[in-house]
Amino acid sequence: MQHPFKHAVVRKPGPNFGDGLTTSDLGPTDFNLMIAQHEAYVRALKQAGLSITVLEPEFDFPDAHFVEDTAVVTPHVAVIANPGAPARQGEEKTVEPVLAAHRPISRIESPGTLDGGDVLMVGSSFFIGISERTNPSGAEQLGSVLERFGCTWTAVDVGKGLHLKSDVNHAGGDTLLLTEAFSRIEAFAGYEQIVLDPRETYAGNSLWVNDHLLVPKGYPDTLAKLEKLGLPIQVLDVSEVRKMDGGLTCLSLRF
Ligand code: CIR
Repeated sequence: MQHPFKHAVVRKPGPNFGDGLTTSDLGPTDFNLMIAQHEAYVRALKQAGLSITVLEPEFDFPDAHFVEDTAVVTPHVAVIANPGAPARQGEEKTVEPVLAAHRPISRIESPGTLDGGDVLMVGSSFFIGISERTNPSGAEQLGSVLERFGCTWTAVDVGKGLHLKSDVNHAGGDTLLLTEAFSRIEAFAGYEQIVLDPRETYAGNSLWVNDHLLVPKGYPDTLAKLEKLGLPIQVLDVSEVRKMDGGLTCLSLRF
């Protein structure tokens, strides 16, 4: 197994989480349900063997429970992001001291912007999405830190999606779970590919951690494909997370 993960950092959603950024039109959010879904997510991470640090909500930042976007944590270093959405700039400040207890710290500096949701780690190979949130300077800055630690990186144009990991995720070993469009990207050609049914692209944001898979509820074709990997799978209802354009990877930093 690629370096087992020991810890995860999560943040409880605040009662104003429905004020966060979203392009989805999936109806009003339900705070109590969001809390229940978040608690189930934390339990699933524990079952995958992680110890969990739970941060308190940040009332000035309704998207702050999407902690994945605030940093990129590798076995060698934690790189603090510079979030690309102005409304999210500052979320990273309260995550940095938590990560500093575990890793040396490096930072993405302006004019570079970078969201952790644009960074896919597959062992020592990294893919960095260029998106509305992550610009080429942010990608170059992260890439040069990664190179110092013997990692390779490739920039990938995300196109119209929110983040790179909206379209492609690691499913363990040398397997990627990805949308049809991303399956044709040269950078991913050398991997085993599980290609999503176009009706189930949201399930592309499934989370592999320590050879466990967390998969969103309601995507039977993707679930059947992932079951063939033979890994333990936990299916989680993330309806309230999805309403705010988030998914399973976004809710934690794992390292
Ligand atoms: C945002 O638009 O920034 C949040 N509402 C959703 C962030 C989701 N994060 C992720 O995919 N890594």
